[in-house]
Amino acid sequence: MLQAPISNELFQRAQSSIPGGVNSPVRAFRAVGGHPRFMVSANGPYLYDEDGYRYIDFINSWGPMLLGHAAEVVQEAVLKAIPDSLSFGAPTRKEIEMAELIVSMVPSIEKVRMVNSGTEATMSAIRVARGYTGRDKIIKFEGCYHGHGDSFLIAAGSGAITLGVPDSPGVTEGTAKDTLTAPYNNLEVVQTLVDANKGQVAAIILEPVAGNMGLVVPKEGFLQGLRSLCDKEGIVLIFDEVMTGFRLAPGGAQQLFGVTPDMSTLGKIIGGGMPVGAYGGKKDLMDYVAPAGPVYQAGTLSGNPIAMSAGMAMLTYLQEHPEVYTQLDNTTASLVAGMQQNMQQLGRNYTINRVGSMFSIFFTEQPVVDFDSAKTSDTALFGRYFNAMLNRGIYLAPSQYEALFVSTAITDKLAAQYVQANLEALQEALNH
Ligand code: KE4
Repeated sequence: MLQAPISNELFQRAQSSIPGGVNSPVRAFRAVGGHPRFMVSANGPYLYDEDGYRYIDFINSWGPMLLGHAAEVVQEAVLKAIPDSLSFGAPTRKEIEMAELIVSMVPSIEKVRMVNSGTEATMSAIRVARGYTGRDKIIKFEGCYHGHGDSFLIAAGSGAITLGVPDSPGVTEGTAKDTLTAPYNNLEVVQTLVDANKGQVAAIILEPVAGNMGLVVPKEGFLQGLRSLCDKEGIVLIFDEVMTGFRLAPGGAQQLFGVTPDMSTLGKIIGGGMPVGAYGGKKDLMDYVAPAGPVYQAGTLSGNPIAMSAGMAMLTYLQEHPEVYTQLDNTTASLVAGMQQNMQQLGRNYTINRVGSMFSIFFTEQPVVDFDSAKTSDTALFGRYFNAMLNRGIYLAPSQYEALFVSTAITDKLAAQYVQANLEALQEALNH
């Protein structure tokens, strides 16, 4: 294990003033052992840490840095905006331009509200769905993560149609009872839940391609089946595209799979690295949002001019350069092909799931189609693999249950470096 004394010292120091020493739990490396690396800068494909190590980045800030770090088009837009002050708390022209850009890119969105994180976006979207339908319950899928809003921190109830139970202290039974959960890719359980709660389900929310249990692809007919069920039952279908939005296509997974939700939630890439989230959908739904309608939602820094400048630069670039998606698809396909060759050489057949520039290697030889099958993975082996890759200068998500995100900064040479490191790290982890 490469020693990183400065990061280690900083991590110890951070514990006394920050819960767990980090501002978001997954960053603490608890799932993989060792301690996190404290970064000082990043550029293109590279992260640089306090101990002077350089890493090829395959998290890219958990998705936002699609064009690599410090992308010129985004940096320039932010630097240009800064002299005009950082925030007004009053409407600006930029917010209209950003909203019009999102409407032009995302098929389901006729009107959109800017917020400051994916969590705010999903919390607000289900409130709108509940306000619009007058119904209380929502259905989510085990293994899907929609941020830390109380209604989402819910574990599956004991039986398939029982009510959810809190998955975190602080979430009340009262909240949990209104969240029902189903296995991803399982339309039959969703139908059972809807039948058992007739006229009570306001929304079904899901990641149209799941990235928070590792990458799980929707089965043929799953998204369309949810669309048809929601049409029949008057349920609001919400695609949480915080991860997939602007990554899998300019219009996200809904464009890629040709299924249009009633509402979409967005984050990550939308801000180009700045704190931005958004929720949007059909006019009649969105006109329920205050001050147009009765559903309250607000935010001091929503539509912040610096964040809008960064986000508009990113989205405009992607709208004008659709070839980015072919490049990302080809790069990621070559990474997966290289890993599959490595596994053949080692006599292993671990499952790799990929859509576009998102992928995961699961340390199980079973197909991974939902959270239960994802959990057959050997997480101890993953931890050893993660650290072996880190020691070879490859920065992965520090959990088996996360997806990786490729940026356009990954050249063929860097892809080859990743594949070589993957072979060596697999051998090291397996020979433990
Ligand atoms: P934020 O509140 O973290 O901006 O977004 C929450 C969220 C909502 N929906 C989806 C599909 C998401 O993936 C996320 C956040 N993703 C995690 C990665 N698994 C962010 C990383 C973290 O929590 O530190």
